[in-house]
Amino acid sequence: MNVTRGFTGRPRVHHPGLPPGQYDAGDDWPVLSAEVTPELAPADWTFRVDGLVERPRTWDWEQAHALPGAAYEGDIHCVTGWSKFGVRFSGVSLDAFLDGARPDASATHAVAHSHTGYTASLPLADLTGGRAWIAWEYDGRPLPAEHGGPARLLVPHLYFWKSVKWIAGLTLLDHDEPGFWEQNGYHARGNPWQEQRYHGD
Ligand SMILES: Nc1nc2c(c(=O)[nH]1)N[C@H]1C(S)=C(S)[C@@H](COP(=O)(O)O)O[C@H]1N2
Ligand SMILES: [Mo]
Repeated sequence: MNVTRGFTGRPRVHHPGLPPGQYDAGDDWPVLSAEVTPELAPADWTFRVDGLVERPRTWDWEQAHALPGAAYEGDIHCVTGWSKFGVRFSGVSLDAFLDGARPDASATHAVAHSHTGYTASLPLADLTGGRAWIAWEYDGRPLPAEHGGPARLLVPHLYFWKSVKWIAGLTLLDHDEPGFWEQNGYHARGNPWQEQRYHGD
């Protein structure tokens, strides 16, 4: 096992089960937000899928909760180096929303945007096939506001900056349109197992 010291002086332990360059944050769950945590009540939350879809649609809190529930139990990886093992989120699979909106055959990418204006870009293929969720519970409790509650996007097989907090919608496109971090030098896809941290990795 590899031990290096981070900025905080705490030992950072790399576990073999984590992607390269990641350490186990243990019980800590750091908050990383480029913006102030919004006051967003479930009653004010909506989720929209538009762009290159047959049926642009908006779901409110109640309509989203009427879709079949789905959970994720596994790891998450932040590009700044921390990972968490075995976290539990629940909500609805993104497939359920996409099936309702019917993506056009020409759609290849999506921009995910939050109710605050933060954006992230993703290949559409990373959002389908049961690998992405709209999550509103963490560990069986409502997702805390600082972690994106009432609801966030969850794409745990990519670096966590793609998992947009206070998720408002997805716009499907036929090209990659860089979001907040992608415009600031981060990778278009962000696969942690291939250490796709920065543009060009
Ligand atoms: N709206 C919004 N979503 C966001 C961010 C953000 O700044 N704003 N930061 C991203 C980054 S860089 C990470 S690592 C995770 C952090 O989620 P957490 O604060 O729940 O740990 O959220 C991602 N989603
Ligand atoms: Mo991050």
